[in-house]
Amino acid sequence: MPDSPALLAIDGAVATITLNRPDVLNAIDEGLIRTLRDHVDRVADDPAIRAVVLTGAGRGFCAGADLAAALAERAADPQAPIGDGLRTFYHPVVTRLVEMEKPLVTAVNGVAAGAGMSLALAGDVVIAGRSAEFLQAFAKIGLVPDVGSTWLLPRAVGGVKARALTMLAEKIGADEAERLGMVWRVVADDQLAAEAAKTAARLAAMPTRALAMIKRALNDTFSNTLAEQLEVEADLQTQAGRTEDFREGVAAFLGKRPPAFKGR
Ligand code: T3D
Repeated sequence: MPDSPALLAIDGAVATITLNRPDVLNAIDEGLIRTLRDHVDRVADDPAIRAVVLTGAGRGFCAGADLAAALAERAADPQAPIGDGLRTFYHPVVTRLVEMEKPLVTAVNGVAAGAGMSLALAGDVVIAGRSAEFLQAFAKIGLVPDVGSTWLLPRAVGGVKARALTMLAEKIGADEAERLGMVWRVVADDQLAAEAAKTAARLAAMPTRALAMIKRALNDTFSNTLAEQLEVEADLQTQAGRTEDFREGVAAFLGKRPPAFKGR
């Protein structure tokens, strides 16, 4: 049986999804995006999974959409609407990654280009191997950024850098990406998997519902006024204050013991 284009491994409360078309730097064809969508839905819906890692097999994280497949589609119908495929396959994936109620660690093990860079930036914690590279490849081939890049990138680096990165389409290295604010931490390539697993395990032991609410508040912040954001915080704090994990956190603090959060 051929290898699946995206692998799912579950270890306790941590799920790891690995993009798995290494010969083409994990470029995304229909098989990969469908499988990825299934895995993302599975881990997002499972309350026993409390943190997710997304990474790539081989020397690349993800080179974006498979251009050979894209060319074949255009050959069949030059006017075929690319947006339809984005809506059907890609949008549910990136939306779920950004909105799922658990933290996502992206472990960027090599080049992240085009839609692959969008997936990398969807991480709540983005960790890069030293040899990782980031490329807004779209303008190089006459396309515009998609799969959330125009939403994610300005939030990470600000408008000035986002414009230059997307228009000049220059590949940047991991250290530069960290300097610009796209990456939380850069580690040695041979430490990346361990660092991502350690970070995910740490997040999986934290109060999951509070982390989910932090994620929601931070997703909302750039489109809200201060007054609206204060309301978001107050609503979420009411919900957080009713969780079992909040009671446990306070009891552990007062009892001078480590908390045992259950994600409830
Ligand atoms: O129709 C739609 O769905 C449109 C949606 C668009 C969303 C997008 O993501 S558009 C952006 C698409 N991606 C790109 O334009 C990036 C294309 N790739 C590159 O620019 C370079 O490959 C990289 C900078 C990413 C890496 O360069 P390098 O020198 O490290 O590797 P390479 O030799 O170019 O690639 C290795 C192999 O992967 C090579 O195959 P080969 O020659 O060994 O048989 C190459 O053709 C293949 N590959 C790399 N990227 C893609 C790809 N094959 C298909 N699609 C790719 N995107």
